[in-house]
Amino acid sequence: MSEKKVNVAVVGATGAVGNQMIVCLEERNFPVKSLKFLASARSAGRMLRFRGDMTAVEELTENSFKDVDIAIFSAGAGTSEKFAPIAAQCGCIVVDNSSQWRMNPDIPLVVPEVNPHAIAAYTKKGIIANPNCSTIQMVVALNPIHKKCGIRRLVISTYQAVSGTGKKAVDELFDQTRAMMNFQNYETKVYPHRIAFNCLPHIDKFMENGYTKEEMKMVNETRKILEDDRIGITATTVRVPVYYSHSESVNVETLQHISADEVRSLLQNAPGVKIMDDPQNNVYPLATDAAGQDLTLVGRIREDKSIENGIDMWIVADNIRKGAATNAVQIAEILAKDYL
Ligand code: NAP
Ligand code: 3JN
Repeated sequence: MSEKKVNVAVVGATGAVGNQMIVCLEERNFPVKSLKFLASARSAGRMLRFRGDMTAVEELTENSFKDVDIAIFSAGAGTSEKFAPIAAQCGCIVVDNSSQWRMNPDIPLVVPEVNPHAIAAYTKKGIIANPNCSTIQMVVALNPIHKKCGIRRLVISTYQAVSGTGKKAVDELFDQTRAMMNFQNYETKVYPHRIAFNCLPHIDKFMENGYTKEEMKMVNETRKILEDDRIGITATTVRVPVYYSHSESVNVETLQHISADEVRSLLQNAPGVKIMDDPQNNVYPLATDAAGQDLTLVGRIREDKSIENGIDMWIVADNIRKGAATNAVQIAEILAKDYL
């Protein structure tokens, strides 16, 4: 296996996720031969830095992908719907961060610590999908348990940072918090209610079944990545006034019994996982621990005494890094190493 130098394009380079992708490519020393920054006409000409060099952002067009080996998309589902097949048609492999292709049976949905083998199926459409941030961190922590004793059912509650909604939401939390601390009026533009000093049980649109789209992403994507449609999954996704890192309370019912100690030793050796579980000394993962790094932090591991085979755990990761940019760059690393 050789590692080839790669011509890379970042689509949505000026966005929150795209920006982090550029940082990840640099931090991880990805074998970049050339790097193209693509965004809408609004940003054409803006200068972005990679490894000390400034390069102008180009407008995304149908001709953007000539001579590009890997294009990493984070410009929304509509842009991916239109441009990912065009890029693939040009012979470029697309790693797509949007929800557009995730549940397409011909497109692999990949978390490198969990199902790197699935990448091989990229040849069908030339596209690999990156899962939703809340799904990624959960399956990194659950996959070893599923492999060892089978998961029957998951009951999930998430506590998701505003950065998952984008930069405008980060600004809205800041502005509302400052306004309230100064006894001033505040504006509500991004979310339907005030996010400062509040929790909103509403992420993405509500569906006819009463769940939100974010909740159903977790249900469907988890089953696809763990390759098991029999897992019962129910989720409540909640936006909280935190800037970076999603936290999740996950109740796991297993097919075979597993103790909390066995879960701890399984996860001790799991790729991408760090255990922070010493509650007597107030050690458990916090959003502030996860932000700015790439591991999925797991704590509060305990047996659920209300059922025969149950485990409760608390899972935290940086939603913009492992939840989006890092996972996509890890996929690109495998492509560069094993497939190009
Ligand atoms: P953002 O900060 O609003 O950035 C959006 C980016 O897309 C900008 O670079 C924007 O370019 C570009 N863009 C928008 N419309 C475009 C068009 N028609 N043609 C070309 N470029 C266009 O959003 P973000 O927070 O980075 O999120 C971007 C996307 O990433 C989301 O829509 C979502 O699909 C995905 N995402 C995935 C996860 C995950 O869970 N894995 C998490 C967050 C986001 P301009 O600067 O020119 O407007
Ligand atoms: O809200 C979050 O914390 C994660 C948001 C993800 C997101 C935001 C806008 C559009 C997605 C996604 O990745 O599912 C999408 C989308 O592509 O549908």
